[in-house]
Amino acid sequence: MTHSVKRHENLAIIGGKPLFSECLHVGRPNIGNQRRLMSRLKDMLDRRWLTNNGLYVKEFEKQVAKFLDVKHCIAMCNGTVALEIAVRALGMQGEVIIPSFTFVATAHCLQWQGISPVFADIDPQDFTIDPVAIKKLITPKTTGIIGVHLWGMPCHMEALEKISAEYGIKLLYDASHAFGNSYRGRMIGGFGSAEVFSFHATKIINTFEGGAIVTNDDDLAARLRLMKNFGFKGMDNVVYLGTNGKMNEASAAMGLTSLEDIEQFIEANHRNYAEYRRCLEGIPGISLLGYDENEKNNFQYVVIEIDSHEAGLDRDELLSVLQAENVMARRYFYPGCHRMEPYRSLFPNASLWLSETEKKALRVICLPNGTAVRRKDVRAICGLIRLALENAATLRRRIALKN
Ligand code: T4K
Repeated sequence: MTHSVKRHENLAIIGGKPLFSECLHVGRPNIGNQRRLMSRLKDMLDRRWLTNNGLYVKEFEKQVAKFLDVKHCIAMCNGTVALEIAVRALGMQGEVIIPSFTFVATAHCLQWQGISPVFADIDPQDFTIDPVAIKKLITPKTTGIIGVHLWGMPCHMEALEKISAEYGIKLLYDASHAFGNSYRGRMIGGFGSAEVFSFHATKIINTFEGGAIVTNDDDLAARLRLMKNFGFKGMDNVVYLGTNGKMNEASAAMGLTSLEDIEQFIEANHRNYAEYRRCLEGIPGISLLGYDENEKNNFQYVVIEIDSHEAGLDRDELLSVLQAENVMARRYFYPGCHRMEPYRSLFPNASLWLSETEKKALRVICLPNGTAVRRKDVRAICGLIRLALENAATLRRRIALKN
């Protein structure tokens, strides 16, 4: 790998060789201690217990609950199924208000079971659902809100809790991005009726595929345990409608191993984030999403916003420059759920009340972070952004010709 391009004539988009010989991805998994993982996997095989509430799943649930300071953790096969089960267990029906600016699973978990997602706009400061927008969307059919701690930014919890109490509607959080983060000194995980995490490969800790619902509500936890295991209460005794949401033992082994190394993952993320901050400083038109340094953050997401007037290139132009150099930055969460099917057809006018979502969806990029990204990679990426924007006019013409 080379690690700097000095002249814009050498940029890959113009015909030079890519800066990185191998792709640098957003979402490269954190692996943790492979020896410990392998020994757990061997033990699992030796014991011939592969799934169905095995030792590792039980231990993983215990460790996650302890880490988050919550009473119950119910491990699941992925975050999407965990969301679906949580929604159902909370009795949500009719309409549920969610942000459009999120991964599409937040909407699909509702629509999949015949509940209408109602898209609310976001607060442009922190990309989370805007409580003022929520109030305008409440109807007699509204049964709940799903707040999303997007990129680990905590929702406006007090305001959401107030709305939930005032209108008697359920409050669930999609905390997929927020494992290890805190809000006002309390770990995310303990808010609302329940919170849902994803442990997908791309998350701060992963179980290959996986997720969990955490809650302090004993009755809800008992219901969730039944629902994720076909409604079984003991052998041959089905007492509830359920599905198969179980996490398997190999996933839990990976989760336990990841959790043991989480501080190291966060440290790597934080170090890279600080380097991004230092190297992007002063580049006109580029702003880096800031995290509250007084809270715990996993720093998994490095998000920049591009003001095309100041930067000289728009978001998609900059993205093509980066991707040509094998920096596989991503346009999360473009174009917003309301512009994806089936929601685009169901709610063709949604963009009318989602102006902040529409604006942000055209302006943000996630840059690579994680233990697979080195500080010198960060410096090279930032150097690339700087060089591209210094030569914006030339590049813009080249990109236009290419398209
Ligand atoms: N709610 C929110 C707010 C979420 O963000 C998500 C998931 C969910 C709910 C649902 O949770 P899960 O059911 O997934 O547990 C990826 C992930 O698949 C998804 O989990 C995640 N959010 C979303 C933000 O990102 P894609 O469609 O972007 O995946 P893909 O295949 O393009 O991979 C992402 C990047 O990661 C690529 O740059 C390649 C890299 N990668 C990926 C994998 C799987 C690797 O380097 N190695 C790998 O093993 O959705």
